[in-house]
Amino acid sequence: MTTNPKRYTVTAALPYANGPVHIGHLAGVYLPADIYVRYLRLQNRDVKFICGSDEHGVPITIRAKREGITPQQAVDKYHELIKQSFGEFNISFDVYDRTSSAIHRETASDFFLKLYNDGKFIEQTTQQYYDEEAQQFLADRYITGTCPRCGNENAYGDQCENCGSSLNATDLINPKSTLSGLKPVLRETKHWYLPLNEYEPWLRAWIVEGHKNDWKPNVYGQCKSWIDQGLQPRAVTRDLDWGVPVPLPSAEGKVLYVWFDAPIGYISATKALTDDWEKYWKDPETKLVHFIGKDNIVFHCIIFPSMLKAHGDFILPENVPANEFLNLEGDKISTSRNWAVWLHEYLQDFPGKADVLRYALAANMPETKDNDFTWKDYQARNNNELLAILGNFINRAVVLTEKYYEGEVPARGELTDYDKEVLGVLEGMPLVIAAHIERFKFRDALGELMNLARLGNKYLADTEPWKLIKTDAARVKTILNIALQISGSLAILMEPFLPQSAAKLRGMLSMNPAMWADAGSAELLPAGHIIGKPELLFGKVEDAAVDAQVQKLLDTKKANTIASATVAPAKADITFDDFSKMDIRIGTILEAEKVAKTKKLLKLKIDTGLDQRTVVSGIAEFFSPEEIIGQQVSILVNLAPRDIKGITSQGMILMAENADGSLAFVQPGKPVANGGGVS
Ligand code: B3M
Ligand code: ZN
Repeated sequence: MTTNPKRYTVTAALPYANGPVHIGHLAGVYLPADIYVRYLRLQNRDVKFICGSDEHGVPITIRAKREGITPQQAVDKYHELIKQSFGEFNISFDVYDRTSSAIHRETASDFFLKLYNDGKFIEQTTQQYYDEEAQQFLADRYITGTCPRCGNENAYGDQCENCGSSLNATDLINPKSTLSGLKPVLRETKHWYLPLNEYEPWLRAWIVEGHKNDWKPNVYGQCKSWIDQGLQPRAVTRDLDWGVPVPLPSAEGKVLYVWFDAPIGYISATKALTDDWEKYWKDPETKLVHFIGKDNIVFHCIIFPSMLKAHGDFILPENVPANEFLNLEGDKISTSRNWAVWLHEYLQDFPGKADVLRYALAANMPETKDNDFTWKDYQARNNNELLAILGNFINRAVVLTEKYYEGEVPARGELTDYDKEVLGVLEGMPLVIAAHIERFKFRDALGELMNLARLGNKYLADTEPWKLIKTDAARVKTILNIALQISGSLAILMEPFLPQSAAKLRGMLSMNPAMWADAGSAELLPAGHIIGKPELLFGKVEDAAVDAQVQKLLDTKKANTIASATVAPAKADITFDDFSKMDIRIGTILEAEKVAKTKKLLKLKIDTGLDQRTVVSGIAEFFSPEEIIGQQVSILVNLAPRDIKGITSQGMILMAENADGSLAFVQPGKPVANGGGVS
């Protein structure tokens, strides 16, 4: 445990370059990491913030296959998209590298060879699943089946995302290849295994004993249960043609397992960043922190540390503050179902509002349990908190200083007890917020930041300088001086959360770049300092903007329903005679009206070519009467008349039903005279 680290290495999970980043990734990994790093920089700490694209592994090859491009083309496309959207969202990496880079391939190969030459691997020839149709061995993500631990039928060969268990493919019940859909067969193949079981005593001492009190309960608990269940040797190579080739002559056609090579990506990215990289990975006075989502805990707390231990000269992670998952509008975020708010789309739809999303996600961060993002909450966080509390306070302090003193910070006079109390809270706030951030409690830290803004608002509301100015101008100078000190501290303390707004506020206050230690001071903006012109920090988020986003999700859900619908099985065969009994004609709707006291029924008048007749049809939820007048329809004219809600219905309109239950008329492809027979 480095009590006063000389430097920090902070990593954020390398996102798979198989698609864009969404708000779940941000809330789970990248936003907490960025808040932490920005805070450390304000504490004048030496910190390197490391990330990059995870470009190997089956998620990539599956995506490439689906898009009909090569894996390299896929990662090139998504690496750039991800890197750009992180940049626009102000995730302040010091380096954003990629695991298809030459420096990574070299670093990962050297790492493997060191362990191989030191005899740290077990060589085993085992039975692996092989897809005879696709003619390839199946990596874990190409195999799905039932999890032996929780019964989840969509578990992968390496991991069950439902219960978090790490699995071996042969553990799965009813395995299926995701390539051919067929049951795979077992075939012999040689691989190299890291004997995790040999690291169990050390892991138990390092984690179960050593990190009992400082690792988050959700992380500690998962690690302890894995160690208690007993660790197995884990293959670090795969039969795949996309990945870091295994640097051994006998390993033709084999690559490093993606979860072996990807964490080494943190090291290679650091090498790409600085020649001093070894200080950040080998000096025991460096504090290493991994920010990840909860589905990556075993890889960052058990497997990668065992690799580092086996290598021998690396430091180990001091903390791995994994967050839980973020849901969206009450449903799990899903790339495959396109049920997500994609970062690059958000930045297009809400230009200049990166901070608003940062705020909404940080305020609801899933730090100890899964949480839910809703667009209504996003709007409320902006309008009722950023705008109404933080923005309102800053605006009043700056506008009144401009109005009464032409932007010059007035000197304080005699302090009342209230003034002293407010200045006391201000002075202690940097420490209060820092304590939360140091313990990775970002929601609490943000809550305290907003409490400082609330304190400022209350102070102005209680002292009412806009009234006092007429009777006690000296008092107003003291009040606004204190309000401006609070404003200056907010500009520093909000930077980790709201970097854009912090920069804007520093500009408004004509502040020089300041450090965390400067916040809380009553002399931050000394009397005589000239501040800039007032401008609004936040704008209102209108209903229309969020309604459009909700509609976009509803449209996605509808498309998903249709895409995933299972077609009803065919009915039993009938004879041609059976069919020829039905007399189906083309007709035209002449009149339409809702049937009183019903939601679903329309009363139609149809010209069948034979006659004009009344038909009651259950289509009112999908069609308004006026929009269907004149439409041609197929009508079964020899259906025996039925009494429906007191109306005699003579026939039936044929309708086609969509997967989402919506209905459509069965119509001729071009106009047909009424009475034309359908056969
Ligand atoms: N690419 C992220 C995931 O599981 C994975 C992280 C690698 S960090 C070395 O979605
Ligand atoms: Zn499971």
